[in-house]
Amino acid sequence: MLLRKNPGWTIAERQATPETLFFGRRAALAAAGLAGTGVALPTRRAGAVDLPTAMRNPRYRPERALTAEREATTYNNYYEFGSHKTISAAAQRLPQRPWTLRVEGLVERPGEFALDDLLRRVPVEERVYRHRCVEAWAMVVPWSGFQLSELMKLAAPLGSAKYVRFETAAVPSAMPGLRQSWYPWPYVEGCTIQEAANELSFMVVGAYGKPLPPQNGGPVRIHFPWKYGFKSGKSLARVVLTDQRPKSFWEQIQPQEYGFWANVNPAVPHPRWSQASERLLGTEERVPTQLFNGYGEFVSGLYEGVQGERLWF
Ligand SMILES: Nc1nc2c(c(=O)[nH]1)N[C@H]1C(S)=C(S)[C@@H](COP(=O)(O)O)O[C@H]1N2
Ligand SMILES: [Mo]
Repeated sequence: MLLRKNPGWTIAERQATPETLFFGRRAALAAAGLAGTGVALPTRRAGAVDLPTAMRNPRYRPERALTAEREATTYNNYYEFGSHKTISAAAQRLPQRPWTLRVEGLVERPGEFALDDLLRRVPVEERVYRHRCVEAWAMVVPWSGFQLSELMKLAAPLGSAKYVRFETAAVPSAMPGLRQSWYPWPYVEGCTIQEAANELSFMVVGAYGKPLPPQNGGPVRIHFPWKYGFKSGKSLARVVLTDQRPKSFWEQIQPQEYGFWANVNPAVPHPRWSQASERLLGTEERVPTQLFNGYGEFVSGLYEGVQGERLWF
């Protein structure tokens, strides 16, 4: 069969999709008051899983065309599955349900959430965000998810909590990369409590109107659109509130190159390459990189008090 590859600017397919998704039979049943009434419902699209309806939030405009779904879901960085970009097939081995997210540490209400239960307790929406990898490629993806601040509300951080640590699930039976024992597994990332409270910090459970595929960090990942992509840890198992600044996976491996803050800045080169421009997945077009990846109006205030720290790498 001939596979025709869509150029990245082709968004007709996505435009044809309604902006509401059927993420959630049980949630939809509950909302409609039909649970257990035996009322016949329209058949769902094949492959749909339990996720709530997500309306696109128009506040976050990408000002760029969407990346073709095929590009965003087949060119991935996920070291648990390999140190190259073609891990999407291998990642299908990561079971997506049942999935438990533990929230613990310095919180009033530590808890273990079954992901589907959690999704009934938070407002789910779609946001089109730019994503900028530190390797200077970039994409624009319609993610579905909920604000990290909603999870924080459920857990109620103590006053002593200063940071949030995000831990990726370590599943040896699915993740061949874990056998590379020189890496400091599990993949850990982190942010400050103020960054976690920022409206942009987004827990992602879907992409392109579908459940988030495992290669993109399904079933649940974090996304910080103003930071380099490595800050956005995938397939999260634990979120820990702490008074210690988390030392992230990449910071442990190469502290001269990858720091805690990692805010996007075109003026501060990586030690081995320029960050002035970026390559758009799919079209391969090169465009100028923006300070805070273009999200300065939302986040620049977070860093006004931070002095003597390398905010940019
Ligand atoms: N657990 C885990 N999370 C991860 C990574 C990883 O290797 N392992 N790579 C990061 C990097 S460097 C980037 S750019 C993004 C890539 O996300 P994508 O595959 O959805 O584009 O995931 C980030 N999250
Ligand atoms: Mo990255």
